[in-house]
Amino acid sequence: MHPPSATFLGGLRVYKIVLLGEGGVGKSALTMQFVSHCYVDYHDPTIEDAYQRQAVIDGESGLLDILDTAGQQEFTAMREQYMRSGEGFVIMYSITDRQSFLEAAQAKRQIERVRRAEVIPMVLVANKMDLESKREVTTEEGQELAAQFDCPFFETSAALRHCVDDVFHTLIRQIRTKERLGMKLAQKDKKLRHRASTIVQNFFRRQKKRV
Ligand SMILES: Nc1nc2c(ncn2[C@@H]2O[C@H](COP(=O)(O)OP(=O)(O)OP(=O)(O)O)[C@@H](O)[C@H]2O)c(=O)[nH]1
Ligand SMILES: [Mg+2]
Repeated sequence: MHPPSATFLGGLRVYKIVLLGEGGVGKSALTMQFVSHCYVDYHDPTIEDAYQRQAVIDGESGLLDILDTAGQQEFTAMREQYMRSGEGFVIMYSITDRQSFLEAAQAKRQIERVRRAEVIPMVLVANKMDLESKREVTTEEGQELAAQFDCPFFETSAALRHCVDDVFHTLIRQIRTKERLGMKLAQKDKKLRHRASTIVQNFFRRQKKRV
């Protein structure tokens, strides 16, 4: 069972995923590795690219609709718009760039502002873990930030295709968990409303009998 907001294409549930992070952290490289199993070793600043890939996660098929966004300031005007439409977010920084780590926290705050009280599925990703000698952000710092975000954390290497699938699969699991919890709550709410209306109806029936 899916919530009313869920979209489908050819019978497949479409998951709208958005990648956020400073320019050059490896959003496009990670996306290309996930979608096409190839590594792009040059930086061609993205304006906005969309990719789709079908995947079976925990025995359930889905279509991942991935929005690879611009990290560079001059292209970030659309940010709030895709923050509104995303169902799940990959917030990314590079372990070799402390500034990108600080920006990750900023991106999370912006999502919260745009989406208010909603629980948003997300994953924090520290990319370029193959560049250990250039590391500026420790694993512990990443873990601490993820704990603050209350979300899973991965150190990845798009270059080595390390943990790439885990990032996307974990995010889909998060979206599904949110969906199931939401449906459960909605069903509970429906049951409660039904019970309340039965109580009210019975009350008026009793009143009528007395009159
Ligand atoms: N060593 C190493 N280099 C990486 C890795 N991921 C990306 N790169 C390199 O980092 C540079 C920037 O990668 P992109 O994927 O273009 O970065 P981006 O986040 O999409 O940048 P914008 O589109 O400008 O926001 C490229 O030269 C990549 O080859 C990685 O895991 N390890
Ligand atoms: Mg890019």
